Amino acid sequence: MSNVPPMSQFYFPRVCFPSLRLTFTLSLMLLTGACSLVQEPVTPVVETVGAIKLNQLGFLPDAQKRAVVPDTPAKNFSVVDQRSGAAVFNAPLGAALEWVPAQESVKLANFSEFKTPGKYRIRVKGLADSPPFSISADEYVALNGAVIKAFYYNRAGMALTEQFAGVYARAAGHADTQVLVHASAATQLRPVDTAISAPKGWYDAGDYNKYVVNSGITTYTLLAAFEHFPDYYAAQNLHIPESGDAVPDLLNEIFWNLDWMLAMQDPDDGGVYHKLTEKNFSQFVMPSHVNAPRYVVQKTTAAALNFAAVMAMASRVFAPYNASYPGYSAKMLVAAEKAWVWASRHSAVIYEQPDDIKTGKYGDNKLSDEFAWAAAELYIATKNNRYYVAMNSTEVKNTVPSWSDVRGLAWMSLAQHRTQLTALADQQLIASRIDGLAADLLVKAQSSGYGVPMQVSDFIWGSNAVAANQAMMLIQGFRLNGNRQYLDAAQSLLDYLLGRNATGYSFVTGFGAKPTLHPHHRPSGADAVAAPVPGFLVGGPQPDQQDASECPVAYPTKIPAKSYVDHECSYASNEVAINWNAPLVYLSGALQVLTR
Ligand code: G3I
Ligand code: 9MR
Repeated sequence: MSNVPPMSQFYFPRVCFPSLRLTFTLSLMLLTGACSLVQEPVTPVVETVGAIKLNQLGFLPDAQKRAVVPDTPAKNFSVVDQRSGAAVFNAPLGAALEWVPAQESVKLANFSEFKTPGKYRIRVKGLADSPPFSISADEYVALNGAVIKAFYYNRAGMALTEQFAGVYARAAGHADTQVLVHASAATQLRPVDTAISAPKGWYDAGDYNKYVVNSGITTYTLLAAFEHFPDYYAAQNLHIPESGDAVPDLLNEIFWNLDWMLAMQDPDDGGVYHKLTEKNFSQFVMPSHVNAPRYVVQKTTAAALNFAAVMAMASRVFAPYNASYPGYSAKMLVAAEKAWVWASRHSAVIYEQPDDIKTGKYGDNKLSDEFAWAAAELYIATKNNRYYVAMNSTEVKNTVPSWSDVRGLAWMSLAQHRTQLTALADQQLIASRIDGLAADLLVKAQSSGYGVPMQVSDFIWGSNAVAANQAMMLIQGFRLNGNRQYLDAAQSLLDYLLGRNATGYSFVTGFGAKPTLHPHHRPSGADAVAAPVPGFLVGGPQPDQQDASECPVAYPTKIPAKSYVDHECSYASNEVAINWNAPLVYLSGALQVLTR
């Protein structure tokens, strides 16, 4: 039986006895008499209709710059100086166009030609001015740094000191030096309840568990950001404990997780445990307040392949840093090949959640994409043609990546390394896979009122990461052939995440005029700080509302692009997760570097 307490134990005290952070929610609930909880969910007032929506942070001078304006009779718009209110740019609005996921018809205001640095708002007759935004040459530097720093804030097994974490300083939690082998993972050499050590790593999300599959795409995406833009990241100072050493901070941060992943491989057979977890999700407490035993659970094919792909890639990215991480590059390649061998011999071991384990599954019964991705990474790392053959490339499509579909990562890596591959690699296929996906996303963006490729079917759990990953794949198209429209469509997706969406929220904590304030993130909920830990992208709108019965506040609507609630209860629309932050790292860094 699960010992997870009912939701009321999680939320009743926070909702009915004020904390600074919940003051807004509280006043809303008191106003509507909702403090009796759950029976009569209240619908939060969300300003959606009638508001001008745009990237609440701003733009680089040479970026495409667009705002979404409700379908009003107005024909023109102005950019006005934030302080003086004087118009500095005037232009006609675009034609009204529908965006199906929001069931709205809107007009786009394009002010790309206006490039003067400063602070502004968009003005349309008959409507309230837009939130403020700025134009500046280093517009996404702070955002990119914060979105990476969020990984530091989610480090397991380390105390965050005031020097690096400021008000978010906290004691260490989850040392993970005595993790028990669960029955599902027991072997002769490591029988049930054998204690192993697998410290470090990042907490997956708003929960405190560590999952290899989700670590796979996350760590890859951060490594790719570094591999594609090494000079930008080499110059970055994240103000983390390792800052100032001989290694770029982003790689230091990534190493924290790689070191954990390495410990998830069973040295006896090369297989990889699926996850390191408590039996049940903990309450909303700080990491140091959890002392439930933790287990490594079942070795799976998906975990082995994610591990193989990431270790193969990391072995090449870390090769120049052997002095700081002695022997690691070589060790990671050996580990990758060992995991590949295990996966080849156990090619269909799907994760099956044991009865006594209730935490995240990351179950996936289609493994051809994981095989293709691991093969591609091993091919690039070793230049051994047998891995290219194993990838079976002509059968592998290019798709927008997610934790359960990693085919696109194989194509991204092949394209990045295309000039250094063996003669066997089909260069034309690589180019057409990259361009084909970008072109498809562009067509979708161009036919949407909001100017983004997001379709109704993209509004799944973690829809904001769908948007960020679409942008990452558009950027691969731009990097391949320089088609500026691909870069512009990626910009639109960043704009979407930062406020040009149907909810009007900026979905990144700490950024924008109306940011998410109450993410489903245990440290943000349990600490004494009013503001949530900054730099986290929340999951975003999606109509399934799996958490609705556990939330004291009702979702405003079932309309896919508006089905979002900024309440701590909402793990299905307002949780944070490492695999959602990673593509935002990629996107914000890429736009900062590439927009010119
Ligand atoms: O892919 C299907 C899609 O085809 C279908 O149209 C749609 C309709 O509902 O469902 C889609 O599947 C959903 C899938 O996410 C999409 O990735 C499932 O319904 C949904 O249940 C599933 O949610 C996953 C969730 O865990 C629950 O298992 C999320 O992907 C996944 O990101 C999330 O991950 C959790 C970890 O388990 C625990 N840690 C926090 C983390 C973030 O919430
Ligand atoms: O907090 C958990 C979150 O990290 C997960 O993504 C989510 C779905 O698996 O589950 C959350 O935990 C909830 C549990 O599933 C049901 N009871 C309430 C828990 C909220 O704290």
